[in-house]
Amino acid sequence: MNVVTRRSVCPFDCPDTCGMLVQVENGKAVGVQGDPLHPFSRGTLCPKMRRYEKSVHSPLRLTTPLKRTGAKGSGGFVPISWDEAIATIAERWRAIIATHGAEAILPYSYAGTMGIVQRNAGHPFFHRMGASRLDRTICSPAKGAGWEAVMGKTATPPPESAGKSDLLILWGINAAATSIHFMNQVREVRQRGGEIWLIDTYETPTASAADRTFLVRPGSDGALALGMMHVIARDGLADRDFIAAQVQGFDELAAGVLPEFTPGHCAAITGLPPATIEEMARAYAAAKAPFIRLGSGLSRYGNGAMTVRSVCCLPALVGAYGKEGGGCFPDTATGAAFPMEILTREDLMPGAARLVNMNQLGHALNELDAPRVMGLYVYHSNPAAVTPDQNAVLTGLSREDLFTVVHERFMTDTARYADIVLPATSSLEHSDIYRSYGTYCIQRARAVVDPVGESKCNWEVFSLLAKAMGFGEEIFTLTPDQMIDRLLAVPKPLRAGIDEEALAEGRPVTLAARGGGFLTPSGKIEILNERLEEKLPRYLPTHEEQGRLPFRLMTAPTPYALNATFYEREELRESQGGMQLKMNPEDAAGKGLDDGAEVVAWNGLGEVTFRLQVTPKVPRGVVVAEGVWWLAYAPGERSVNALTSQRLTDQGGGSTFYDNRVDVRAGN
Ligand SMILES: Nc1nc2c(c(=O)[nH]1)N[C@H]1C(S)=C(S)[C@@H](COP(=O)(O)OP(=O)(O)OC[C@H]3O[C@@H](n4cnc5c(=O)[nH]c(N)nc54)[C@H](O)[C@@H]3O)O[C@H]1N2
Ligand SMILES: Nc1nc2c(c(=O)[nH]1)N[C@H]1C(S)=C(S)[C@@H](COP(=O)(O)OP(=O)(O)OC[C@H]3O[C@@H](n4cnc5c(=O)[nH]c(N)nc54)[C@H](O)[C@@H]3O)O[C@H]1N2
Ligand SMILES: [Mo]
Repeated sequence: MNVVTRRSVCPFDCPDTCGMLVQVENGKAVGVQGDPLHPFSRGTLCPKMRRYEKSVHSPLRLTTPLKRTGAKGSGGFVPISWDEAIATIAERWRAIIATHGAEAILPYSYAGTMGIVQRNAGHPFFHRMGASRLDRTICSPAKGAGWEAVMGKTATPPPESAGKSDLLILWGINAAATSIHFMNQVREVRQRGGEIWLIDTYETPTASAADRTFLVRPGSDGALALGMMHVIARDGLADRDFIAAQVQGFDELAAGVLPEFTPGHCAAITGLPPATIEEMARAYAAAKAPFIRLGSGLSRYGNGAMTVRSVCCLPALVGAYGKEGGGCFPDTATGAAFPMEILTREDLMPGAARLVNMNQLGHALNELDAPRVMGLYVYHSNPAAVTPDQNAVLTGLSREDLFTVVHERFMTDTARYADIVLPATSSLEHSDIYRSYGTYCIQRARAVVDPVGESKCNWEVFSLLAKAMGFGEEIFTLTPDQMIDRLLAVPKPLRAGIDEEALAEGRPVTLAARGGGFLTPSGKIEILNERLEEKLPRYLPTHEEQGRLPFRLMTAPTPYALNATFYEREELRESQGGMQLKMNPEDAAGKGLDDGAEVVAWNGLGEVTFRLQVTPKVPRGVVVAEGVWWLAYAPGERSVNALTSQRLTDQGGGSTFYDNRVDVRAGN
């Protein structure tokens, strides 16, 4: 046997961006392991990636281009050649552009991989075309907006620094599922005698690693943060020296906002007892270096940006931003490490093209006019599953007059609605360069196995489409590796001093986290931000606070999938125990519903069938659906996003995946 080991990177949309070693035999992956050289993931992989070769060489991989023969959504296709596929697409697009204009074509993509070149491969092409632009806001722009309101462009501390905290707060993050290597920091804090808190809306698997778990009402964290600040200000626990030197607006907050947020008032909003809020505030203020690892869960609400803004003020009050092991970590922003403009090429745009919010794809396909969307090109994403308001999305995708192309590894829910399906390589089959949103590592990966079937990478497909459309710019003639070389040829301060040779050889390289104070216009932490309409934080209600249906629906991630990725793997679907809805025992009894029963969750947007799991880990009034299931494996006709809405966050145009209400009844 001639098995060789090659270095690669986990490409998926996860903060850890783990290093991987791949065993390759005859151009195929036969096994993968964690790369012990990777400074953050340190040689271990999550349950999904431990058998990545099963996804890469899955019998369900698409191997040729396909042309639709049956009705949209039916899955009836015949194989065609790449030449025919590319020629058909170019011909249809030319006709659409001639009749409706280029803005009638909409690209739709997100984070099929985090590789910089493949992920952005469509940007130069669609900019050159003058197509509608997509506002890629499905994940956590509200979190970014909340952080930026207070901290501006301040760099976040390295995640490893959390290990030095004496009070580590996991706030709205199920780290045991979604950032498993951050649990190394959790263990380190524990070993040093520090304390771990989890703040969530139900007891996730991460709760077992926490000393204390605080369950709040969905979307109420802003009130918790304001309540804690009320106690800190009231009892003189604030770090006056730090505030005087580094913080703008504490006095305005203390005088104008905090008086209202008594523990009693905040208890009524959050559901936590007043004494608990007092206790949390005192413990937080007493900690030497409290560290908040901020997830995105609390930001996916109508009040998400304001919630994050309030939470980000807390460390300022106690001076935690100035202490090693203290502060707040929302994610790392490492985009400035690369000259993205030479890749995305906004300069190729013929004029200002309209911007379509990706959370409102249903609206865009069904209602948007002048021009109507007539062509949709989906790559690196599975909107029929992951995008809110699934019924609206599927109605749009069913339009007979919509020409849809889907570039995919699998016959996903979205691909079923395509006119033309193109087979995509997996990350082991193409080159890319990766940065992370949870660490300061960057790493280059070269193709380590042969493409499966006739699959092609995003970059190559856009080169072919550019040729067919007559776009002659040089960028469309480059290979992915040439594009990576160009990105690396431009020096950037964030990459200064890195080990270039290690990077070129595909080893993980850590960027030096930027120091240098608080990067806000005032140079201080801005509790008071004069540039915003809301100059100070306050409590905003969620969309669903006034709703009538009895349950708040959490649509949380599962350890055994990543968004709608990995559902091709039967063993991972089984680990999830099927598509379940978790409910509190008293609520289930009240409804006369038994554990294991088929139930239907419904609201004004849709109905979804689940298997009921009755569990005390979920508080009363909340139900939880983990995982974004493919329709093919759902017990009913729809999956969880038939219950989520197209409404946006208060800032950033973000998704509001957790801001929902439903009722639940027995299934058929
Ligand atoms: N295994 C796995 N890993 C993943 C993913 C996955 O689907 N599966 N997804 C990847 C992606 S795309 C992302 S963006 C990240 C997501 O990672 P993050 O968004 O940082 O956090 P999550 O771990 O998804 O946790 C969201 C948590 O917030 C909780 N929550 C919801 N509403 C509230 C609230 O109002 N208050 C509080 N305090 N908590 C609330 C939910 O119950 C859930 O436990 O993870 C990535 N990693
Ligand atoms: N209910 C609910 N919905 C959610 C979430 C939630 O927590 N709850 N999470 C949301 C979040 S945080 C996010 S970020 C979004 C994620 O939304 P998406 O990024 O659309 O997520 P995925 O389901 O991972 O879909 C990625 C698709 O890209 C394909 N792919 C992988 N590699 C390649 C490649 O090289 N080329 C091409 N062309 N395709 C490739 C994969 O096969 C997969 O089908 O989902 C959101 N949706
Ligand atoms: Mo995400």
